[in-house]
Amino acid sequence: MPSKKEALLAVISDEAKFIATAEKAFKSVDVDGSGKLDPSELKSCLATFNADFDAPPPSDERVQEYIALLDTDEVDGLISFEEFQILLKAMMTVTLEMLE
Ligand SMILES: [Ca+2]
Ligand SMILES: [Ca+2]
Repeated sequence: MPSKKEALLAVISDEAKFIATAEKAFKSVDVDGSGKLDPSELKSCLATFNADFDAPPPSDERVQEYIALLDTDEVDGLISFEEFQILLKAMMTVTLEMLE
């Protein structure tokens, strides 16, 4: 079994692997299957991520900040798969840094 760090590095450095991982993650976060993440779906995604670091779930204000930051591809207040990939890559990078 590769370590968590090795597994993450392998995904980040391989575009095809990253897309496959992102697709899987997006489907599990997009609970209603709408193809877009609404604020509540994004919030539970971020809460799960924070829990990995024993951090509290984000506030609604924080979720709105994330949306404002990410909602650039198609500005609709929702997170598309393209926009989600940017978030996922950032999350993986942060995780890697924490594992250093
Ligand atoms: Ca959705
Ligand atoms: Ca959007």
